[in-house]
Amino acid sequence: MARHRAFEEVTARAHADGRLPGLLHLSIGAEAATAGVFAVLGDDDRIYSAHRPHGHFLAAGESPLELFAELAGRETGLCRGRGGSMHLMGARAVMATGVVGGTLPIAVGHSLALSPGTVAVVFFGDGAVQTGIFHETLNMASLWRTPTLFVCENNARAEFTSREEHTPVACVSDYGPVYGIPALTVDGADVRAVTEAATALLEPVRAAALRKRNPNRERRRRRSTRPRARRGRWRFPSGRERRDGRDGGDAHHRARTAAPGSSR
Ligand SMILES: Cc1ncc(C[n+]2csc(CCOP(=O)(O)OP(=O)(O)O)c2C)c(N)n1
Ligand SMILES: [Mg+2]
Repeated sequence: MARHRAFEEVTARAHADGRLPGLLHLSIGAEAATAGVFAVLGDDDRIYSAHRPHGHFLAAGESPLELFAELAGRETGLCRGRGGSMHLMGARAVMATGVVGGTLPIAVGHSLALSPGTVAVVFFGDGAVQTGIFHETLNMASLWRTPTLFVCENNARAEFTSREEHTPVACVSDYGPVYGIPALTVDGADVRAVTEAATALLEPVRAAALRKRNPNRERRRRRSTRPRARRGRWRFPSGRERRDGRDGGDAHHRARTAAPGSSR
């Protein structure tokens, strides 16, 4: 928590002095929410963030120097200076984005591909709750029982818009039961309360992580009636196909679209 706060304060000063380019979104005040969740995560769990990602990346073990170099647009930065403050990528903390709600579905997709017992955690703001993708994501995560932990860092505003102005729903965690996902609201400034809530909520998520994932993939495999010969790998179109306005398709698609008399 101290490192998170110190990093943000140094960053704020450097930005105010004009030494850091671009936009900067800080997360001063959200240290306990980050630390409380990370306290219950394992090394193999994967983390997704949003447009205030510095604390999440530091907690995931990224070097403060590399992170700062990234914000400065340096080649020595975490993403070689290409990402800046909002578009970070790493190994354990996989990705952050400036697209509000953007990492929600990606985290759910990734959680399907993780090895059994590991989970994906996605941090987002209360503004993201008003995006359509939030609801689509919760819907699919619940149907597929994906091992995903959703963490809303609710600062009672969507950037500059107060909560009352952007939603009539008082409590974000009310959406959990709507989608059959256990949810709690706790004081994000109380690190113990966050750790306790994260421990309680992570339990069913880890249980899901130990079960076989992606029931739809299993169902698809069982029910596939498509003849094996017709299943082929999609490939990029050849130069001739591109010139003819065709795509590469798979074996079946190629057979259907081949010019009459052609051997393909
Ligand atoms: C898809 C999309 N819509 C709008 C924006 C503009 N925008 C940037 S931050 C923000 C508010 C986000 O609110 P919240 O998720 O609560 O984060 P906070 O800034 O409060 O931490 C908006 C609407 C955006 N970045 N992406
Ligand atoms: Mg907010």
